[in-house]
Amino acid sequence: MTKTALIFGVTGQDGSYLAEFLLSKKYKVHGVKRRTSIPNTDRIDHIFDSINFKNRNFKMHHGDLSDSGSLYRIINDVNPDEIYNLAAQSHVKISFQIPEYTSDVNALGTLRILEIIRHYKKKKIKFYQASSSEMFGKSKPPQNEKTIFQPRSIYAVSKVFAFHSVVHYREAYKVHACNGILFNHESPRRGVNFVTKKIVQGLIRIKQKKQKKLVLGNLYSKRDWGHAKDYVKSMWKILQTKKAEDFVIATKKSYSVKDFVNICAKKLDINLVWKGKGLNEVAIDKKTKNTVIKIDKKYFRETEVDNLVGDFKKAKKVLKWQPSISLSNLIDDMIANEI
Ligand code: NAP
Ligand code: G4F
Repeated sequence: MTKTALIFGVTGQDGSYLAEFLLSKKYKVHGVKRRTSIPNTDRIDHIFDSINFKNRNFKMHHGDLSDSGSLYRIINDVNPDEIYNLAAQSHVKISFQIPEYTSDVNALGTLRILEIIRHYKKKKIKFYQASSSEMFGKSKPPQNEKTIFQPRSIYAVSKVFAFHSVVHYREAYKVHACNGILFNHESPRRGVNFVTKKIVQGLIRIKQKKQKKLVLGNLYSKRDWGHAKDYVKSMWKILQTKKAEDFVIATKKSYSVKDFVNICAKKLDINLVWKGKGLNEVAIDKKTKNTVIKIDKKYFRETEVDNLVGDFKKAKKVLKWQPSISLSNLIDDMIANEI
């Protein structure tokens, strides 16, 4: 029987890959986009065409996680088998500037969907929540499903609220609700103000002489970076198990931001020489002698998450999921698409 999925956050990096993946599995896919002053459907235009309706298995709805009425209307109209909540104010640094909005969308937005499922469609709908490794914050790596949350930003705090709401609705109301605790995952479709995309784009432009410098923040935080294409498959797998559970999804390898810069520069044949310390640290292009990387404190966070390394043993055992794309291949993919 054909299944119907509803994706909140379909215009985002993960939403676009998940929509493609579910369509390939013959799902009918409904996506929710919020109102924007200019079109923001670049990532899904190849599967959605509002003029020609070229894909009858993919439909779009206007809605917003801050607007309960819109959520109720859409869930009721679509009557989905599975809901994927990927919608969020997803930028950690920006959550320091808009904490109330971040909490409204990420924390209360999730609660609003859960309430609708609880009251109206409790038995039928399976719910996936995009939880984040940021929730681990200060906890020492490697982090797994049992590691305590020590959030370091309102983004992370809002995701902890959403995480526990999912667990609560599962226990109190028997809603089939699951958390995927995903570690950082990137792709050519990554938003331009996340560090990997900023580095790839910046170094390519420097190489092409379209940009003089790349200005970054903390070079020494470490992240466990995977590919978004791999990770959306885990979201689907998480909802196919009989028992609703939470899973860590990661690669178990971690690299610093500086490592990412160095790997990327090497692939682009840019020979970097690092000099100085702290805010005075710079990277010089050996060939041109130009300073191409500088540090600015405006990109530092008031509180940082130093090291994330995800232990995905449970996902490997129960879901038979494991990452297939290495960091090197991820960077190749990002570079190829950027060029
Ligand atoms: P993203 O590219 O920033 O996409 C976020 C999506 O949420 C976009 O479609 C965005 O719409 C939508 N959205 C934002 N505010 C909304 C609102 N008020 N109402 C409805 N939709 C709204 O993020 P992503 O990287 O795909 O991540 C997907 C989810 O996974 C997010 O919840 C994120 O917090 C979480 N997560 C991401 C990672 C990662 O490394 N990528 C890791 C762990 C967890 P616009 O297109 O209009 O902005
Ligand atoms: O790319 P980032 O902004 O990603 P961050 O903060 O790890 O968050 C991402 O991953 C989370 C999963 O752990 C998601 F939940 C979240 O939605 C998002 O997708 O920053 C990565 C690291 C940080 O330590 C940051 O301080 O890079 C450092 N960094 C250094 N210079 C920078 C910059 N980050 C950004 N965005 N821009 C810089 O110039």
